[in-house]
Amino acid sequence: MKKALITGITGQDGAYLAEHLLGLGYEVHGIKRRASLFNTDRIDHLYTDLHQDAARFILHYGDLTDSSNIIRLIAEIQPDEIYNLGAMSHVQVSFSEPEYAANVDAMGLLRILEAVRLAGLSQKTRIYQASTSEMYGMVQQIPQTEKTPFYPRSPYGVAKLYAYWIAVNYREAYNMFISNGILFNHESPLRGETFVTRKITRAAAHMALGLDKTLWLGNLNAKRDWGHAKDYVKAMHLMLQQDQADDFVVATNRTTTVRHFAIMAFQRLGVELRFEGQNEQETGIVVSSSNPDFVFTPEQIVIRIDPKYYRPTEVDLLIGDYAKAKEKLGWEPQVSLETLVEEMVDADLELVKRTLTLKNQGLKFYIPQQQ
Ligand code: NAP
Ligand code: G4F
Repeated sequence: MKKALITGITGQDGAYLAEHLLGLGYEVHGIKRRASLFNTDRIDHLYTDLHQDAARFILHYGDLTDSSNIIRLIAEIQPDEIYNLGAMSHVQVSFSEPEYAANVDAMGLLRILEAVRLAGLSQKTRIYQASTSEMYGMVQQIPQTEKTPFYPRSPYGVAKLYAYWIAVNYREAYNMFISNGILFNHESPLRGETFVTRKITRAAAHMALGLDKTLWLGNLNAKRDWGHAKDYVKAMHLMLQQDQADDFVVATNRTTTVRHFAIMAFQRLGVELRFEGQNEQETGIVVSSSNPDFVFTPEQIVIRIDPKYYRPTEVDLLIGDYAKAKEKLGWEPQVSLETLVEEMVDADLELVKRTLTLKNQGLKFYIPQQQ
């Protein structure tokens, strides 16, 4: 039985990857941070009682900023594969916490690589690094490939670029098996609530049932190549099954504006939107609403711009060419953007309905503010 260690197991990708690897028969170890509240919602369904002999899903407390902890865990677990998904992954937040982003996103991988070497596992343990299309930043080529020069536009992108290059350096210097997955944006119902896709689907669902009135967004013109996280974690695993370590773009080769993503999300709720105005005055307005169960009314303004969501430096356009992943890994995206949007909106609608049921039963409930 192969043993995998996943950092960032409580995140979106960690949850999908853990499920995928357990399905393939792996023993899966995950590092979770200590938090004052439970932070394992996304993986609770995978938990099995450790007192059972056959438990194959094991969580350990840890943090990528703590070398001693990383060294001890890797020496104890002796994993065949490490998937380094742990990160301060929010681009806008990285402008507020640049030093922390560097510590986790750049130095975190270095700590793992040194821990693998110290444990004498350089030739045994294969390592996946969660690299990102954010490294292309101000894009130098369209579409972006593994050969496109990088030009990061955020502290997060710069930190991830360090991790990308330290992965390449250790691969060349010590002959270690380390692969960079350069993944373009991937989403799902498990996506963090402050990333733009989930923020849109969640707010649209709240509005449909009368729990919110306005969705405040930033740059509607930004274009992203959005795929489904459950497709993308399969590519991570495939990268570590190759004869040689390498770097791969994982994308859909289709790009869409934030504005159009919003149009698609509201469409799923039977709402046709039109946009009027320029820049900060732009608004998204209901043209028509076909579902009598939802409380939208014609001419209702559902989207407005709040410049606080603008970034000091923006990544305007991402679109990835995944030809190399297709040729060498046999990987292709399976889920279309249309299906992804439908899945996310439907899941958020279900969540809101559950919240309302609790409210109607007189239970205390709380809807977090948009961020
Ligand atoms: P996510 O949902 O934000 O999950 C990040 C994970 O990292 C969480 O489990 C988080 O723990 C953990 N983490 C944060 N700081 C940590 C620390 N100091 N020590 C240990 N763990 C820490 O991100 P994701 O969307 O799953 O992305 C997974 C990885 O892929 C990240 O490295 C991200 O940068 C990269 N990536 C993502 C995308 C995308 O579109 N999703 C694209 C390219 C690359 P908590 O749950 O406790 O916060
Ligand atoms: O959803 P986002 O926050 O994702 P972003 O910045 O592209 O980063 C994500 O994808 C990267 C891969 O390219 C990952 F490496 C990274 O970890 C993360 O998963 O923003 C997407 C776009 C941006 O252009 C942003 O300016 O949406 C724009 N946007 C417009 N209004 C907004 C908002 N973004 C957020 N988060 N919130 C808004 O209100």
